[in-house]
Amino acid sequence: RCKAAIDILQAKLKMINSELSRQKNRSVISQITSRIKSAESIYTKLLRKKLEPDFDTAKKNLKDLIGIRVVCPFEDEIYEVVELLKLQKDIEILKVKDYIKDPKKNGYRSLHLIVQVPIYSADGPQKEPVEIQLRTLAMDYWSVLEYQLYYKKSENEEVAAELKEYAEEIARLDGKMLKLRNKIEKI
Ligand code: 0O2
Repeated sequence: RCKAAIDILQAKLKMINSELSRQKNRSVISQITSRIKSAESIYTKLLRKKLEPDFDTAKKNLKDLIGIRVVCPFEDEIYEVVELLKLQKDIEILKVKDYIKDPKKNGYRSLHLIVQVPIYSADGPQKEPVEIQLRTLAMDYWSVLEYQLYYKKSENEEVAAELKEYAEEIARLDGKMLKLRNKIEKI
């Protein structure tokens, strides 16, 4: 069922990419990846939420067991992808967390959606929740490195401050690249 939900969403995102890319004459989604949450990450999250660490509790309470990541070149294109996702009648958007407009304290930026995807199996129709993380190439660069080096590690003030500073530098660069793109498009 997880694979079916991933396949359905990937197909839709590829369609959205074709549509937007045709309009703009360049790719609007640079990368789509997916992951199924690891057992260790499920366990830690259930404990953090003070829930029983078992499979049924996870199924019932965690909406990010299936995750899809969409990386776009530019920030405004993230919102264009979301607008087209909203037009997909069978995809229900349950929750939006905009860490681009309102970054996390550590500097993390991405747009998170929890969506529900209909799956038709032998047991009848089911709805599968999926977390979609949308970010720019630059946000992805920061997030991937921060995740590998520091995320979930014990707090170190100096490192945290440096990471936050770089996240802000990256956000400024994203803004400059967007302005430059607009300038080039007018030439
Ligand atoms: P993993 O290893 O990816 O599974 P909630 O579900 O709303 O109760 P949660 O899960 O903290 O609370 O939601 P949030 O903040 O939207 O984070 C969901 C996911 O976004 C995280 O999943 C990470 O994948 C990513 N993420 C969130 N904050 C950060 C961050 O500061 N740095 C990086 N690199 N990624 C982040 P998990 O379950 O924490 O981890």
